[in-house]
Amino acid sequence: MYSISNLRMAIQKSGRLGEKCRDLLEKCGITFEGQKNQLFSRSMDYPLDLMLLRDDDIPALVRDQVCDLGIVGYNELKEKVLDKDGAENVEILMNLGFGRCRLSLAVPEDTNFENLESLRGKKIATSYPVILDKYMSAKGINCDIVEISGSVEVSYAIGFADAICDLVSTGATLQSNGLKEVLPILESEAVLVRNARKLSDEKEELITRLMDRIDGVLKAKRARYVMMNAPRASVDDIIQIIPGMENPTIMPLGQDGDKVAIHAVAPDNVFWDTMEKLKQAGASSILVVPIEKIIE
Ligand code: PRT
Ligand code: ZN
Repeated sequence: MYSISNLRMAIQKSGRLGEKCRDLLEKCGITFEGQKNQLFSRSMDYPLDLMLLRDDDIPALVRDQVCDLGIVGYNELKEKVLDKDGAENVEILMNLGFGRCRLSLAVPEDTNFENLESLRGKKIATSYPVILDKYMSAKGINCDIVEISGSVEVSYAIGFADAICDLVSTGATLQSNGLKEVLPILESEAVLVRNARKLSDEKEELITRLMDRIDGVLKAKRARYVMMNAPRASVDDIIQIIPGMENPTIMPLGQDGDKVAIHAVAPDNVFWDTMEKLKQAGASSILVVPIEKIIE
């Protein structure tokens, strides 16, 4: 298994992304044993070593080729590398569909905010000074950006800053600090990133295989397997009801052939109202089940 050198991937040790990264790899058939608090972890099923790190360190370690791959929030990658230094040395391979959030400007609830002009010359506290500076410069707005080191300091920052720029997902944290979100400046999710330099053929192939597996897991997550019985005469109507339902398998039921079973992969979540429409179109025994993996 280890005749060729292993791929090295950096993921967050704990925090919001650590567990999700391990889950994703596990669904790809790549599992790790050992303590979560160690720096390295070697997979027994794939030639992959994990480096478990603070998310802040991941972008630079991929850029500097200490790791071949990393999983990190796009926000963090942009702040530490893409907008800063060495963007040409990294390449985003895929969006991973978890860790979704946005970097937003927020002001105290009672502040009058018309548009970005309202922040001209104002003091803005953020853990993302590089992204914010680039954004404000591009918009031609001069402001005083004060770096704070983390979200825990947001409430403290409100004491001396006119606005903050922080990650938001539900908005509950802003609300509990008496702030209102006024402008999202970046949408983010976890991304798989690699060092842009060409690796050995073996490692390149391992990356391709890994991406195919991740792709299969992500596709499966978005898809549902739909099964139902229906009168043969309703088949065309039923196919119209589920958007994107391609090449359904249609099998005769019983002896007379008037009824059929329809099986298909539907690309999106099949919602209750879709199922109700299917029923109205004559379908019965409708089953919608999750799919674990897809290879096309
Ligand atoms: O210890 P380490 O340095 O590794 O972790 P960390 O504390 O710096 O980062 P962590 O684990 O909090 O976040 C890791 C990544 O998760 C971020 O870089 C984002 O890409 C992503 N992510 C997704 C978020 C959020 N959602 C999020 N809501 N990161 C932080 N938050 C914080 C935000 O800063 C604010 O304090 O959650 C609060 C807002 O949440 P809501 O739901 O109240 O709006
Ligand atoms: Zn961090």
